[in-house]
Amino acid sequence: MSTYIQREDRGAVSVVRICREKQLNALNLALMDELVATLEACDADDSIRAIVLTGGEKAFAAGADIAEMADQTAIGMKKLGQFRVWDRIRGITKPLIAAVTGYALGGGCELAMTCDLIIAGQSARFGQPEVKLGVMPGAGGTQWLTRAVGKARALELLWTGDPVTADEAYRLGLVNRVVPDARCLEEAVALAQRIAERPPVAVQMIKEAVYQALDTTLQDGMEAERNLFYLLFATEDQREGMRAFMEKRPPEFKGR
Ligand code: DAK
Repeated sequence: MSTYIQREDRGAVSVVRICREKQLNALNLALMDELVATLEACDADDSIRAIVLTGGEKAFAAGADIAEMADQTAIGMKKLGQFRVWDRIRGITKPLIAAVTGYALGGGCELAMTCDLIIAGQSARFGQPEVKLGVMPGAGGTQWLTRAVGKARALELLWTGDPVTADEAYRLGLVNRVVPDARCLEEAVALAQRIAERPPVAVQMIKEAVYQALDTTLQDGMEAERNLFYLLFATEDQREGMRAFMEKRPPEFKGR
């Protein structure tokens, strides 16, 4: 039983919702544990091929829970080992799409950026306000933002701590598209369902190769891609996909 997280499956897509609306979905430790457990359960479920992560109307998440952090010490924070939970989100192998309306601040913005794609409602506001609290991002904000929007724009956002609108986030290249709030979840689910029609093993290997691109030299990335490409010829879905093309019929992918 989850206190803060709901999961609802729509065919091959799981919709995972953060539900702590009164505190604007502030990410306390218990919530993060539940969230990761739910995402890992979706990842392990063979009937699920993509995951949409969403929050409430007013907030996707307004950051880590400041009340939980206010009296912490350096050693206390280190002992909490919170980064492990965040690393586990990065370990999710299936496509993970954030559907963001309202505030995505601090850890909330980092959570959205940890997802593979972001669909933003018009009301979405993205920012890393940690500097206003006397600290800095701790869940990847400096790394994700720099990779997504470039050094100068990342530094401006990180130094001022001021949020940007959904349209500005789109111009910066932080989000995939902006839609009316009322359509945000549906758009994210529709995109997830389209991806879910593709062969799951190839989809997961594409994810692996793209994250490798963020992390390695061009040559190493090319070699990693090549090996993943060869590996896909060990799947039934490769036979099915190519045969279906030649037989002029839609493919039926099984994920093996
Ligand atoms: N933590 C705790 N409570 C929060 C909160 C937060 N981040 N954000 C909002 N709330 C609570 C408010 O305290 C208030 O509670 P009550 O007073 O009603 O009990 C309720 O939610 C409604 O908020 P407001 O009354 O403030 O609502 P407004 O519409 O006036 O303002 C706001 C909305 C989003 C502009 C404002 O709430 C705000 O500025 N919130 C704080 C945003 C923020 O600074 N976020 C960054 C937090 S630092 C790490 C992992 C993660 C992190 C660090 C390390 N490791 C893996 C090591 C992340 C750090 C952060 O996110």
